Amino acid sequence: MTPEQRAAELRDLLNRYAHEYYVLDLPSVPDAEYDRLFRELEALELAHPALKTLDSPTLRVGAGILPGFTPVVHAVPMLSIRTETDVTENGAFAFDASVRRELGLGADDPQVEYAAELKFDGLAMSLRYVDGLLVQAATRGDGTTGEDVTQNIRTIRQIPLRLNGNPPALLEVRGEVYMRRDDFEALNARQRERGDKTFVNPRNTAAGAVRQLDPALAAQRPLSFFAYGLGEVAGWSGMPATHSGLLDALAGFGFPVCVERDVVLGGAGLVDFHRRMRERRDALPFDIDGIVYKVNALVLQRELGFRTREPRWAVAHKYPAQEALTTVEAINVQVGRTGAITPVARLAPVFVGGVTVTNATLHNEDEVRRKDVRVGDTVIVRRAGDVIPEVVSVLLEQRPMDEVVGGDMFTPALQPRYSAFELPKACPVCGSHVVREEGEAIARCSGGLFCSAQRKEAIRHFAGRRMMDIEGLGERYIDNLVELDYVHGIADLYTLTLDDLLAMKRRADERDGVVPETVLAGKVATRWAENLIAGIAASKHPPLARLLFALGIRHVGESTAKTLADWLGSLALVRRAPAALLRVLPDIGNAVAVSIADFFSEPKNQQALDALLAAGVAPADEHAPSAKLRTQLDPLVLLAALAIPKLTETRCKQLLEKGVTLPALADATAEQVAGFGLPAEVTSALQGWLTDPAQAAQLHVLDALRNELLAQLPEQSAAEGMLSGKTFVLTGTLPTLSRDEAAAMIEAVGGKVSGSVSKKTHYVVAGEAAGSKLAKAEELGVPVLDEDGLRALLM
Ligand code: D41
Repeated sequence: MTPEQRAAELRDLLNRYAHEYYVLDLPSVPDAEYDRLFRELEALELAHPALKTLDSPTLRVGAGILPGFTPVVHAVPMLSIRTETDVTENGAFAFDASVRRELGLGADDPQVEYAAELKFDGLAMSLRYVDGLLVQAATRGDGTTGEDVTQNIRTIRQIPLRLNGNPPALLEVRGEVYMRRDDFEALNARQRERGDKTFVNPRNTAAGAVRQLDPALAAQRPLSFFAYGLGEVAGWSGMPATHSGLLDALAGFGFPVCVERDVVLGGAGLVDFHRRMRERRDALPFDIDGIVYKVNALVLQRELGFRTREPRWAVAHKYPAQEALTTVEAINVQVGRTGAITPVARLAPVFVGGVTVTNATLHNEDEVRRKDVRVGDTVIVRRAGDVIPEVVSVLLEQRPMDEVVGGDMFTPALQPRYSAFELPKACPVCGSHVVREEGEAIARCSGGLFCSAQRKEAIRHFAGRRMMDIEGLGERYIDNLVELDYVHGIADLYTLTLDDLLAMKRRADERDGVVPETVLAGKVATRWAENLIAGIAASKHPPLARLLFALGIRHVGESTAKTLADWLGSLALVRRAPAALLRVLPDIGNAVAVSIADFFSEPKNQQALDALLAAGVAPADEHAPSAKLRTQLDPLVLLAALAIPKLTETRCKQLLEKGVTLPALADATAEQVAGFGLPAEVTSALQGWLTDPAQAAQLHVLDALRNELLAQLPEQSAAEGMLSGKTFVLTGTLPTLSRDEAAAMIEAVGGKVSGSVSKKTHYVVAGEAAGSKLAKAEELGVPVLDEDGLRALLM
């Protein structure tokens, strides 16, 4: 290809990508790919100036304006920020060196002070406040002219509509609108559930929402905002003298300002911040694509001034991109602990988000279809935070195609070389049927514990750190123990002998054709096996909650396991509790209650549990059922928990007021039910329900259990916990307590920790980088505590 042809190709590609990115908000390639092509074109044009045409994207800076929005001319242009592409530490030193040079500082002069902040990956926005009131919000556009998106921006709860304190008469605040990762994941989960198309990444979703013509649609996308600078300002007498001071002042007016910022000295200070934030990057609740360094003193900023459209006093220092292009080598499926079949793309290795990625999840069958990912495709993979890498989209124009008969000499008929993905009908591990229930996105292997993949995952879960915490039981050992049939179920772990383990190792080595050094030396390594046996033995007496979590009951996570353990106290009671009793425990809904009861009534599970107990496994902290259970054993609560069709709580009350007891209801004839005085349709629903003998039996069992428990329950003690009934939400990073520690302290005195803030939340405990939960608390007037406040409350 001649340079001329290549330049034309690059122009076409870049113009198309730019249109997709800026106008459609639907990029088909990662930014890094765009940048690479852009630099290639720049280099070509530099080498062959004649190739520089008028439509070259290198001549253009900025974006198109969507028809439908009113243009806004920025009173003070929104500058760009120079990007340092050297992602190593040298990038920071180079910036410091250029600042010192421009300021005429010599080697003996003091260090320059910098404000270092995160570079949020969102959409730049200018917010204009007159007399403290938000009057206009505009996108950056090309820096000179943006779009008026005021209506959409007003839907962002984090953006103040009226400023606090004593704001200047005119204040333009610049910052970034972005979407938190958890908000993005939740949005995509909703989309997936509804069968709608998923969004590509938080940044594009945020940009799309802001530039959505219908504010009602914009409002459905949860957006956030961080302020990082100023535009036009008038009448600010006490304006701070530094950038860091400005940000503090903006926070005082009510703007969200990110707490992850610092004032540092010299190049070494910048490098240190860059490194610290790189370690924090995955733990942040939002995406960043780098760090921004700014000369802190505003007088020095003024002295340094601008070069064309970029200030000389600021630079963006990038981190490695979180999206990259690669090709799909194969598509396989993985079988999880619950039999869930997940399609996985095997990729040509690619460096993204700081690690080499070779696999990416495709979530489920519908997602693969929707994205139409095929073998041979060039795809965008994304790895952000600690989420599993995923395939974001396919570059369809790069799909390998074959010529087939049917075309003519001008337009050959083409057909994709590889066909669309299809989920296997049989489990690739055990051959059982793969079933996908009506309305479910996930297909499952029906093999249960017959399937060795599910067995392996079940054992892996059981042995995990937050479950039985079996030290030394690594993935390889589990694979071999299951594959070579030393361990069929969880209980088998506890009967393993040293000889079993050594025999297993010998057979695995033989199978894999390896001869360990110890064997060559005529010895047998036994230390690992002794350690593993000891690790297994040491796991025999876990807290009940951890044992319940370890069993891998569907829908039972750590918090539900804890509820079961706290309220019911013993494995024996959990095992025989009917769904209706489970249903009255806090936060256990019908589906969870049924899932637990089903698990324990399954003969295979009963055998596994009996074997576990026979092997000496016993929870260390069993106790009598909690006194709190008394109120939940009220016949009204139990009756309502049965969720009998049409029998609302009010109707249940009516029944009980008429003196109808649980056993009386169970044995009631149709005529007797008719005599309860309920409306006709309720009466017939109840008569219908009672015709099922299983329901009547259930009522008797429940009543008998109720009487038995009431007789055992300790009297409600005064020391039940001073925070009993109080709900807490933890958000952000606390200075000294981990999340688990804080939760344990709250629960120890009867409080409850919940995941989301609502009117019913009693306290929000907020640490650093607290985000939307804190905002929600403030909005709802829920008291907010810091760590000290929490400690004080617990004292
Ligand atoms: O977080 C950011 N994306 C960010 C963007 C930031 N933290 N600071 C910024 N500072 C500036 C100047 C120095 C021009 C006030 C910026 C941007 N500009 C910016 N964002 C988009 C274009 C320019």
